[in-house]
Amino acid sequence: MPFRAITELLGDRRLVVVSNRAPVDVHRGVERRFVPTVGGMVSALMPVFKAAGRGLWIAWSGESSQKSQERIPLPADDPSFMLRCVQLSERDVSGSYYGLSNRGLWPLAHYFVGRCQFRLEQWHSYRHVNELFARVVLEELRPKDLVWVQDFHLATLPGLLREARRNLPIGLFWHVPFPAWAVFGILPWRRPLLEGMLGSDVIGFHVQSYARNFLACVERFLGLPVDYERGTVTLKDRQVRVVAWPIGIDAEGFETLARAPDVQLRAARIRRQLGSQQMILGVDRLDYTKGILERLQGYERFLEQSPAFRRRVTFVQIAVPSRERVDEYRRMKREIDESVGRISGRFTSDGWVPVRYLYRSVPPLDLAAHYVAADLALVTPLRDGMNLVAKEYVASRVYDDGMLMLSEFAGAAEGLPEAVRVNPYNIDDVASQIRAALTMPREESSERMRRMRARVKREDIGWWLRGFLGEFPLPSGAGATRGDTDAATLRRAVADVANH
Ligand code: ADQ
Repeated sequence: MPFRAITELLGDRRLVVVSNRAPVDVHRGVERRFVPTVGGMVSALMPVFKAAGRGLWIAWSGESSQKSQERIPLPADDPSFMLRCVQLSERDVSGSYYGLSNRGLWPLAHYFVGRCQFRLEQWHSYRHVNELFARVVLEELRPKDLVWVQDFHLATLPGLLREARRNLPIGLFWHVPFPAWAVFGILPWRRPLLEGMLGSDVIGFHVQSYARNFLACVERFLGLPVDYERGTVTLKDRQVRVVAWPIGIDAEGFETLARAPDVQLRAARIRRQLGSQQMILGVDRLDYTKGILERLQGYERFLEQSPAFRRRVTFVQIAVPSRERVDEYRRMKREIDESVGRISGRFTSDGWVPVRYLYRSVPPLDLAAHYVAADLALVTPLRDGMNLVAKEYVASRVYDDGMLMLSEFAGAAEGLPEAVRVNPYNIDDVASQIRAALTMPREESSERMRRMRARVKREDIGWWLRGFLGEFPLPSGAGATRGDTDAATLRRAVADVANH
């Protein structure tokens, strides 16, 4: 149902999503293969395109080849939208994606200032890649298109598009935290980056504090008038809306999967194979921001301090490989392997294994089975824009059982106050909260889970989409053919949908 409302909302407009990575990686061997990419933004937008049955997604295909500037109908088995690949050279990828994006902006947004590397040539490369994207978007544009740029890899793209099309509706959603001005201000190119973002009509963040941080940066570094209450930046000739819309998930989809007999069977098999009474679960992209090492230390401390739980509990950590070309990520992988080895060496006994570590991407049915099987999910990032795993786990608890432990530094914590909160840096806190969660009276955990599930269902992916798309202005003139009356109608429709 929620997706139908979105297609009604879009009417005859086409949604053009622009992101750095595509929803699939294109592999060319004897024949072409598509491998789904794993990550929060892709998880969020794929169901939308599938349901809308049309639209255009412009992205880099994951390969640096001369042949990748092509259109691919997706999903391959039942196409509902078109992927237009942007061709990037090896140099572009290493300077922009592995360079400024992964080594500069990512750690900066997550407050890992000590890890930030800023090199002028990487900034040039980032600008160049944003220009390549702009060229492709302009090539593909049709009247009535809405352009929706995703994330920090393409922050200057809205500015480039605005220069070319004054009336094109442009939105930008920033999927990671937006740091406080004292941290963002470290960026040598803070001014052009902010100016580029302001090419948008509407800029979305997950939570109010990120939106406020952004406004404070605009005020301080660009000297522009901002309105914190209304969430606006005033430019010479227009206003930019700055909004907080927390991203949701396809809650109905996760619930349906969790109830499926096949998933239930798989979950029972997982439990049987573990041979322990309680199962703890972690699911992450392998990234230092996700706090996997600290989580393992917390679990180790828990086993040290609570001998009664040994042989009763198993911790399953699933980590999907990520950014393997970056040295730090390879180092972190080694450290995690060592921690898992150390915990196993210390505590394994009589056929009981305290921790199981799967270093791979798991298919949706298996992921759902793990969510169904787990008594406790540990979502303890050191910093996270939102964190969809928390919501996916909650949506899968269709009997209102199980418990969620949530870092206070994840955006998701704002909307899920019933989760067991931890400071992920405090190993003793993690250990004692694991104990508290596993021993929480059933009545209390059930009530907490019920409330969390209701919220995750209410504020799902459809709610997020309707909300964010409803913030788009739909001006008359180039780039859109309906007038302002239509914008008002659209807003009313959003309000109607939101009230139901
Ligand atoms: P990510 O940092 O990628 O997203 P997250 O929100 O947790 O983080 O999303 C990860 C997605 O990958 C989830 O849908 C999860 O199911 C999936 N996943 C993780 N490990 C997996 C595995 N081993 N196998 C299969 N699937 C796996 C960024 C921001 C987040 C923000 C999202 C969306 O960093 O803070 O929530 O974008 O805005």
